[in-house]
Amino acid sequence: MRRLAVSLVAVALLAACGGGGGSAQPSGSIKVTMTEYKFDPSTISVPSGKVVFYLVNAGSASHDMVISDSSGSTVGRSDLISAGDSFVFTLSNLAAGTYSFLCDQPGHAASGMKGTLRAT
Ligand SMILES: [Cu+2]
Repeated sequence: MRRLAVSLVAVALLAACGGGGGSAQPSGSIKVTMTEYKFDPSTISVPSGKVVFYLVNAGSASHDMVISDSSGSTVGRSDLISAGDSFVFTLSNLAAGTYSFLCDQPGHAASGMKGTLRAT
């Protein structure tokens, strides 16, 4: 019975680590901190191809990240990230070009929560 209890704790810990929230920064990822109302950094340059963002919400409201190409088409959208949480956001094959990104929570982009992404 004791052994079963220990196993259940191990499973619970693994589940906690595997979820979207509170994960550690993956190696090679680009850390972007979200607060009211900005992304830091707000200008990001990356090699084209697979791009991994590590989004950290250090603010007090929920935020997300929506990336659009120059024609306004969405190329990627993160989960909505709660205050104090983090999220690993992957673009599997970003073409070279200039993109804009913003938080599409009401009023956030208009308050400055936006930026520019360049892939080369
Ligand atoms: Cu926001």
